[in-house]
Amino acid sequence: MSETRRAPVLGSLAALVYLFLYAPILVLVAFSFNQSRLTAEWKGFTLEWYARLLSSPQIRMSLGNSLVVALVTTVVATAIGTAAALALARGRLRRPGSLMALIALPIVVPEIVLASSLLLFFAALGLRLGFLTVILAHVAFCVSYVVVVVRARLAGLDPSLEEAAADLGAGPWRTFLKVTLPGLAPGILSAALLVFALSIDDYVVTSFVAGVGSTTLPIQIYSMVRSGVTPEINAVSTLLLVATALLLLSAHQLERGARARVAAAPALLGLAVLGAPFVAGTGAAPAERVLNVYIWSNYIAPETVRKFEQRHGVRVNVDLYDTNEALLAKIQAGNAAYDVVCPSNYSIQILRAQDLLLPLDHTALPHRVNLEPALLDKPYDPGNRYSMPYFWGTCGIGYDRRRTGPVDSWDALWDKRFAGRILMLDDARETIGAALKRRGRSLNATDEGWLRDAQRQLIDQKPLVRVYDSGSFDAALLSGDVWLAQGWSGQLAKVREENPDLEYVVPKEGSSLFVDSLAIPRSAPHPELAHAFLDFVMEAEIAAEICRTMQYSTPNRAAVALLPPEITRNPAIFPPPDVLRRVELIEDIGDATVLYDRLWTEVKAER
Ligand code: N2P
Repeated sequence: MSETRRAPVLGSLAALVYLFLYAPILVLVAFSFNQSRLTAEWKGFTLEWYARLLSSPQIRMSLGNSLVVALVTTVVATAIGTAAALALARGRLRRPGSLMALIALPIVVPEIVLASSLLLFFAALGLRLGFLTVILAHVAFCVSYVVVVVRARLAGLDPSLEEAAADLGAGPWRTFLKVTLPGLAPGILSAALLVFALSIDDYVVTSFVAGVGSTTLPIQIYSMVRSGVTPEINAVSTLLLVATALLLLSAHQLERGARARVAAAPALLGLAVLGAPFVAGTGAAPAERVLNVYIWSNYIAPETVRKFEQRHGVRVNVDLYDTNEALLAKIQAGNAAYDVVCPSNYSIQILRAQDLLLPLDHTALPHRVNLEPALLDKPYDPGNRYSMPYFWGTCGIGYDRRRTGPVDSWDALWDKRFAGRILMLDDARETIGAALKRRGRSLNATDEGWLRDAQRQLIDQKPLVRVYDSGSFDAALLSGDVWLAQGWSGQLAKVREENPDLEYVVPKEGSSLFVDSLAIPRSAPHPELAHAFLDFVMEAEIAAEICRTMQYSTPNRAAVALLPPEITRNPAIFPPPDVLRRVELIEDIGDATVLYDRLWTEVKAER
């Protein structure tokens, strides 16, 4: 093919690549100006979502946190990285090549590995998770980038200049300050900008090492996304995008040799974009008291939290999880400062056995009289010394009946006709539990042969499974990505509001029943306020609101009386007796937990 003919082909190919890279981003930016709350259709231009950012204390606070972390990280990582680059290039080191490889390693190590090792390291040191751990972690992964960038600049610096300075009588410090540093400045600055950009949008590492009160913007965005992508998220993501792009533009100009003053302009603009909402909002009086809540996703509506904040004049941080194991890991690590948590029945047993829960002061919980006696005084917490039931429900299958026809058995999740349209929870006890039930066995079985059989079933099923996900099984059904999803009752009842063809069934072979309760960790910094929160959610109106908005079943008798029949007569929310007869509580199975975890990990690792 001749040159002239090849060029247009290459040109359109390149255009396609750019389109692929940038179209999603452009859509996000466009929708941040969309009047409609439902992101899918364009209803006209508005700046409302940007205005809302200014009035959201959570976004402003997390933005402020992100800026502090990124600025400190930039200064520290740039200083350490520059010193390391100098030592590697100019020092008399024995094996600079291998040392350099070691420094560059964190750039290629999977982020998740870095994140979990940092968490483990901080726990071993007994450091409480918070600002310090976030900054240390960011410095740790940013230093490598600084070394790489500064070293590249050093390589282009003529060493004879430094020699000349020395010949002319300058000492090592003077040579460094007058010759080396000015020559390196553009490299150092561009490294600093890169560090700032890396730090400000890091999610993975931060999510591991952040504690309460050190929530950064990406973590805040992610936790907002879990209750649905809203235009505010598009707006704040657009700000983040513009700011990082401007910073990188500066870095790029510096590398190409632009004058520092010219190159700094986009960076300053980027900082202003990020700083403006923060500064604009600082007029609001900060609430001094804070309550830190760690709860399942889709378990409490922001309106309800706001009511508590207003009544008590406090701020509530809400962090979310999707598995008991995530909760246990945080509490067992011992350095997270949560005041209220929401373990399931069997997790209460585990936390109690490890003495990680605070005995409740029942005199501070007068509204507990509203609770249904049948759900109190259970074997996992006799006398409710440590916990108050918050929601209960079942595990079952949500399905799109137009696509699948009627479903009444776990077998549907193993049906080859639905290959690629099946979602399973990412939860060892629930998935192995479903496979056990499918064979008519208890989901608390510890018999190794039975468990291996369950594992075999899950491995056989794996080619049919689109995704393992405990957080957004409802959204996956709604979007049509999957036709059948193993999931929990409340969210699967709620999807019917948007698509009445989505049904929920507790399979005939039986399934799990859960009772999730609020409890206060022994290490809670604000136990008194935590009691106030527990009592608040047991008030009849509040419990009714929580049930209406989230549609898991409330254990609050007084609240049931306030609920409309659409809720109380909905069999997915309040299951009829025949369903209740075939469900079973997951129990702590002691040492066998390790076996469950191993079998499940092997299923996930299977190709
Ligand atoms: C909430 C899931 C229900 C919890 N997202 C099941 N224990």
